[in-house]
Amino acid sequence: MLRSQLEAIPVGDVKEIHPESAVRDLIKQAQLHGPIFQIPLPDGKRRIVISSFTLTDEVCNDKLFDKRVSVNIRKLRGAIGSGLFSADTSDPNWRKAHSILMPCFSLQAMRNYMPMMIDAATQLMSKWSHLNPEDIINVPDDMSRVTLETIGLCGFSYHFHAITREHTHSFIESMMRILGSTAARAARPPIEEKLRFRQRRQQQADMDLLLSTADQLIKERKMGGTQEQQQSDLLNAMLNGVDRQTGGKLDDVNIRNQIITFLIAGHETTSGLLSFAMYFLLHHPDVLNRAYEEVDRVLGRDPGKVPTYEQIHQLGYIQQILKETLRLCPTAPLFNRCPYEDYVLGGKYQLHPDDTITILTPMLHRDRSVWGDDAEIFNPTSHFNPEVEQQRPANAFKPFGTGQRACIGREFAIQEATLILGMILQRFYPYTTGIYQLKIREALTIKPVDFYMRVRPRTDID
Ligand code: MNH
Repeated sequence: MLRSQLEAIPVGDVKEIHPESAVRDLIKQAQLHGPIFQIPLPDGKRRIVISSFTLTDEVCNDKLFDKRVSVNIRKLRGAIGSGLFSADTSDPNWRKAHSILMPCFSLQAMRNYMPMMIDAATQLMSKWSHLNPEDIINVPDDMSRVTLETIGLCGFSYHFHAITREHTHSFIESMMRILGSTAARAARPPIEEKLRFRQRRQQQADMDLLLSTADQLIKERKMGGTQEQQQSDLLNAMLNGVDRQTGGKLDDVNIRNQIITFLIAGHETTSGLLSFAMYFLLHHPDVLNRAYEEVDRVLGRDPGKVPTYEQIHQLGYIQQILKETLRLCPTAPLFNRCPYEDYVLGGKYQLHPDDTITILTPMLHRDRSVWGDDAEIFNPTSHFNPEVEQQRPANAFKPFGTGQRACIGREFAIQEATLILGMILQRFYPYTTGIYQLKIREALTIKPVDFYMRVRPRTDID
């Protein structure tokens, strides 16, 4: 390629990017500078932020691009080590863990998780059915409880009692502090960071708590014998699974890392998804009505009957709602790539293996050339109409990342969220507690904050 055919990548304003609102700030910059711009990273290398379908489509090619483990996630390694999520693709531990844990996400495995998912979901239904009419539900808090309980049960046959306990589980508190402070730390110069003794002590205490939670799960397993349920959970695969290719098993340190990784990755994003979905339903009565129609048709009106695997997978419209929610509010709002070799993107932008290419998913999901002029509007009926969806190019919708490093838990998450939302709508009418202006908190993932609602049992009304 001749130099003259190359174009410079517009430069964004790094001073406008703040750690606690990085995603929102990057979106603003993208609106200003267009589908591609660059900003310097703290280490002097370039972050290149892309927002359009055409550029994303190229970068999703696994032959030419790899996942880039970002500086933030690298810092997180202090807490979560090299788990599946935070390891480089070239790390032999990534391939080994990927191959050992894949069977835990097969269709058969999803079937096996149903009773545990129902256990957790039923606890939430019970909690809500005991509320007084005036009682207020903290939506993100309850969603975080039910998804932690679910991954505890399905992954580790362990009861966190996350739904019934009064205070937030200490695992969640420590996790949120670690996720929240990582971004802030990454932005600070190392010298300043050294001066923050108290924060560092808190950080250490939080990491210790995550580690001791993992150790507790291993200890309980070693004492607990072999119940049938445990045979198919993640912990069993972590402890006993063998990588077919190398014949290797996961080592003890790696198992700890994987446990923490799955406890975090396995609940934080799904709870955000459920919270945003409730938000959208409360503000789109037509969509809510259609959802009720489907839930009544597929699950029936008897809340005494627990849903079957087949029924959950017939809730197509609920799934459309969840996908549309992930389109507008992708709870993991970006992912990073890098080219294996020098590469010219879009025929004119020179990329280097050192670059961090950030795909800004909320912008990608609003690309009008793909989603049409109503890209900003929540409309599960049209945007995820099954026929329309079939015509759409695969890389236009990327809430679960891409290629070999895409989310291993996507079917798990969708099944869980469909079950929980389906069971909620089978039993309750949600209503708002007043005017709520959506506020989003970022801590690597995004979720609504200060979002409350009330529910009324459907039996009270009809
Ligand atoms: Mn999940 C990777 C989003 C639910 C476990 N997940 C990813 C990535 C995205 C993502 C995006 C890719 C990140 C990257 O490229 O750097 N995950 C989600 C969303 C939900 C979700 C939006 C729910 C909604 N994830 C889950 C659940 C589990 C899980 C549930 C586990 C039970 N995710 C993972 C793991 C990885 C991952 C593990 C890393 C996979 C790998 O790199 O091999």
